[in-house]
Amino acid sequence: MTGAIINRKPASLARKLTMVLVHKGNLVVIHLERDIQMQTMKKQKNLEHDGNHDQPRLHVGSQPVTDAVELTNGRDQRQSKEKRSSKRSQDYTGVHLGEECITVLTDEERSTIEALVSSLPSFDSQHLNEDSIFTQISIAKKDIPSRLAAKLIEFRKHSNDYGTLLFRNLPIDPVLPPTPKDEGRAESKTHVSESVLLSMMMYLGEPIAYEDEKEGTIVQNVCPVQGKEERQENTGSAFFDFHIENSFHPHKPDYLGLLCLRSDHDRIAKTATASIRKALDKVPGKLISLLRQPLYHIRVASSFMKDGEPALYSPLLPILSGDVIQPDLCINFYNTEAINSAAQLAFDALKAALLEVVADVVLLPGDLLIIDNRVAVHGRTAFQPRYDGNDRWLQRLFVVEDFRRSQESRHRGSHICIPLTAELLPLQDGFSEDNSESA
Ligand SMILES: O=C(O)CCC(=O)C(=O)O
Ligand SMILES: [Fe+2]
Repeated sequence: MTGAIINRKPASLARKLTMVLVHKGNLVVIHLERDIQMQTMKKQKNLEHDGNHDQPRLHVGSQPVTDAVELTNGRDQRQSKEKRSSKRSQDYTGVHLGEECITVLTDEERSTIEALVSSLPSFDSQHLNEDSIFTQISIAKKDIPSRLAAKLIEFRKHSNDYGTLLFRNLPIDPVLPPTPKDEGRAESKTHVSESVLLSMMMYLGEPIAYEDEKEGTIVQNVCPVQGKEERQENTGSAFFDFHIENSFHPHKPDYLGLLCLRSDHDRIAKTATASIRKALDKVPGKLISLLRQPLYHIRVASSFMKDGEPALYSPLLPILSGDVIQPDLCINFYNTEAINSAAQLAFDALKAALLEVVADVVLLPGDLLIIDNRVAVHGRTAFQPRYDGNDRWLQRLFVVEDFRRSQESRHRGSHICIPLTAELLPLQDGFSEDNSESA
C-alpha cells in the first residue's frame, strides 16, 4: 500500500486529515475526523463489546482511525449508502394514528380557546423572544379546557405508545394570508394560530429555538420552498426521511408541535411517526446493547448550515438511552453514521423495526400534531406544491422540559440557542478537554 496525507495541520488544530492510498489497485481516500479519533480511543477503553474488531485499523502516529470512506471510481460509498437507505424508508406501510392519540375539540372547547387567544397581547412572532410574553402565555394557558389540559399533562408525564398526540378542530385565523414563499414571515399576522400553538405546547415545556435555524424564529413557518423540493428539510416536498428533531444538538427539543394552517392541495402529504415503544421488541437483544453504546455520530442537518459550509458532526452518541423498557431514542435515518459494521447492523435492524410501526396522518387545518422527540421519529411523504399562495402551511414550535439545562447556550432571558459551531467546533478542532492530550 502506498499513500500520502494531503492536508495536515498541526495536531492540535487538525480537524480533518485526508489520506489518499493505493490498496490492491484501488484508490482509497480516508478522511480522519479528530473528534471521532479521540472519542473512539476514549470510549474503546470502556466498551464492553468492542464491535470494532471487524473494522480495518489504520494508524497515523498513535491514533486509531475508524472513519474511513472508500472512494472507488470516484464514488463516495458512504453517500450512496445514505441515498439508498433514504429511498428504502419511503416503502413503509403506515397505519392510521391510534384513536387513543386523537382528541377532537367540541365547539365549546374551541370557543373557550378563542376567548383565551383574544385575551393575549399582540406579539411579533418574527421577533418573539421576550421572556415576559412567554410568561403571560404560561399564565393564560390555565384557561385551556380541562379535558385538553389533562391530555397534555398526562403526555408530559408518561408519553404514550405512539409518542404522538393529535388535537383536531383547534381555532386558527379566519382569514389567512398567502402561504409564505420562503420560510420567513407571512404577509400578515397569524395571531390565533401562533397563540394556540404556544399555549398548548407550554403545557409541555418552555419554547426553544436555534440561532442557526430559520434565524432563531420561535414559531416557524413550515412551507414548501421553490427550488428546495429535494432537500431533507421541511422546506422540501419530496419524501422527508424519519428523524428525531435536531438529534445532533445538545439541547434538542423534547417535544415539537406542528399546527396545520393549510393542507397540501391534493391532501396526500402524510406526517408519519414511529415510536421506539412499539419497535423495541422487534430488535434482537444483542443489537440493542450496541444501540446503547456511543457508536454513532450525526451530521448536522443542512437547515443549520450555510450552503458550502463543511460538514459538522455531533460527538459519538448512543441511539438508545435511559430506561430499559421505554428508552429514549436519538436517530436520524439520513444523517446518522455508524463507526463500524456491527453498529451499522444494529442501526439497520432498528430502522427496519421502526418502519414496521409507522403511523401517519394527513394534517388538516386546525390539527395540532405533538411529537415526543425522545420517543418517536417523524417524517413526511411527498406532495406536489403549486407555489400559488395556497400551498401546505404548518407552524412549528419546539419546547424543552428542562429550560435551565440550556442556560449556558443562551443569552440571558433569551429562548434562542447560540450557533452550534460554538457547541461543536471546539470539540472537533481539538480544543476541548477530551482532546487536550493531543495538544
Ligand atoms: O412537514 C411535515 O409534516 C413534517 C416536517 C418536519 O419534519 C418538521 O418540520 O420538523
Ligand atoms: Fe422534523
